[in-house]
Amino acid sequence: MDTLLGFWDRIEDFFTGKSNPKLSEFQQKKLAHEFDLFFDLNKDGCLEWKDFELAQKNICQLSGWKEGTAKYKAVHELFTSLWRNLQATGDGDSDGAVSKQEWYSLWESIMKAKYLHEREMKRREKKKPDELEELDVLPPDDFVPQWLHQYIEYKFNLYDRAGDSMIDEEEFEYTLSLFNINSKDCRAAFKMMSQAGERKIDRPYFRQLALEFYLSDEAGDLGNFINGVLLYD
Ligand SMILES: [Ca+2]
Ligand SMILES: [Ca+2]
Repeated sequence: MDTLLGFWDRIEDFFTGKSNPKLSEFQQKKLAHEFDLFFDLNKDGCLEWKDFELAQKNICQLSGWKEGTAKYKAVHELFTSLWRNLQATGDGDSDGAVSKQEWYSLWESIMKAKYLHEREMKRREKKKPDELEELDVLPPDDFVPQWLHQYIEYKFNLYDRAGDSMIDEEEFEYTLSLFNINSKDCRAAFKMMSQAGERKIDRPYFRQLALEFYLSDEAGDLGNFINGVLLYD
């Protein structure tokens, strides 16, 4: 039965191209913005360790963490691991830098992993209870690479200036002002994400929004607002 399912999946893939997803223009615009503003800090058009070193310096300065303190060390470890993991999966031609084209390919490979993951989840859902094994239970975000988990966590902490595990409007506006994002747009974006204050922006909700930002092609998804930008033109 599994073989048969695999066969039909392959036929579907062949005709729909679903297992080889390509970024839409909208997705490319979002990801280019993220690349230019939050990753390529020295603005030389590619990602290298230098960018992560700068990001690490900035966050420590912003938070008042001096060299030699435990916080400083933890940030250094996080950025070292983030860069190593990103380079391992993103630097296709192994030249020590992630170019914008490699950045796009990286996201397409994550989209592919998400598609295959969702297909596998569906396949397992069809199994009868007595056919299920322990291994059949997949974590819902199993397809998310480690560096992305780390990065989303870092982004959340960057916004959460007070460290109370919740992002409020003031923190959001303040952090993004450091990246020259317009205050009015930030407030409007925050209103959308928080559904006019109805929804608290805690870690799990932010993670969901971030994955929408990075992977979804839906213009109406609230995750599109996580960088305080209303339109990507
Ligand atoms: Ca750079
Ligand atoms: Ca490269």
